[in-house]
Amino acid sequence: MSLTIYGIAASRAFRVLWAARELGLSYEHVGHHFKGPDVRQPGYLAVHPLGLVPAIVDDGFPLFESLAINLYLARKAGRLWPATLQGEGLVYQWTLFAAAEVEVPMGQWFYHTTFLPEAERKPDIAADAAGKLPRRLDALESALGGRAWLADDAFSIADLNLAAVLFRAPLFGLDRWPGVKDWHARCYARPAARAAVADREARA
Ligand SMILES: N[C@@H](CCC(=O)N[C@@H](CS)C(=O)NCC(=O)O)C(=O)O
Repeated sequence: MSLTIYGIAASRAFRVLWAARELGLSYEHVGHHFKGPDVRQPGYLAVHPLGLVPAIVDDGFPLFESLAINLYLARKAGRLWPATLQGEGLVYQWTLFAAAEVEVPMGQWFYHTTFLPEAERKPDIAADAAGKLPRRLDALESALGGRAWLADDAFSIADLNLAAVLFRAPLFGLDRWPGVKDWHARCYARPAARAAVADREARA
C-alpha cells in the first residue's frame, strides 16, 4: 500500500494534502514546484500528462485533477463520504460547482486584485469575476440554510472540495453571506485543515 502526492503545498496540492490528513492516510509527499523543472520530466509527465500539480500515484495507479483525486481517496477510504445516494449526489454537485462555477472567478479575482504584480493586474478581469461571485455565494448560502454541512449531516468531501476552492473567499469578503462565512470558518477550524494551511504557508 503506497500513496504518493505530488505538488508543493502552496498549490492546488493543498486540497489533496488536506484530504489525506482528514482521511488519516499515510503518504509520501513529493513537493514538485509547478514552475518546474521536475514537472517537465518524462517520469512525471507519465503521471500527469500536462505537467501540472497535484497528481497522485496510489499503488501504481496515477491520477490527476485535485478534486477528482479527493473524491477517489474519500470513496476508497469509505470516509468523508455520505451514507445516502442523495448525499453522494450532493458530493458530485458541489464538487462540480466548485470546479465549474467558482474556481475561475475566485482565482481571477484573487490574481487581479492581490496575487499578480500591480503592473500585470487587469481591473476589468477582477471586476468581471467580482460580478460573478455573489450569485454563486447566494446559491451556497441558501443551500446551507442554517445547516452545518453540505451533504447529509456531517463534514464530507463535498465541504472539503468546495471550501478548498474557496480558500481565498474571506479576502473577497463573506459578511453578506453569514451562513457561508460560518461554514467556511468551520471547515478551516478542523485540525487537518489547520495543518494543511500551515504547510501551505510554509510553502512546503
Ligand atoms: N484543474 C487542475 C489544475 C491544476 C493546475 O493548474 N495546477 C497549477 C498549480 S496550482 C499548475 O500546475 N500550474 C502550472 C502551469 O500552469 O504550468 C487541478 O485542480 O488539479
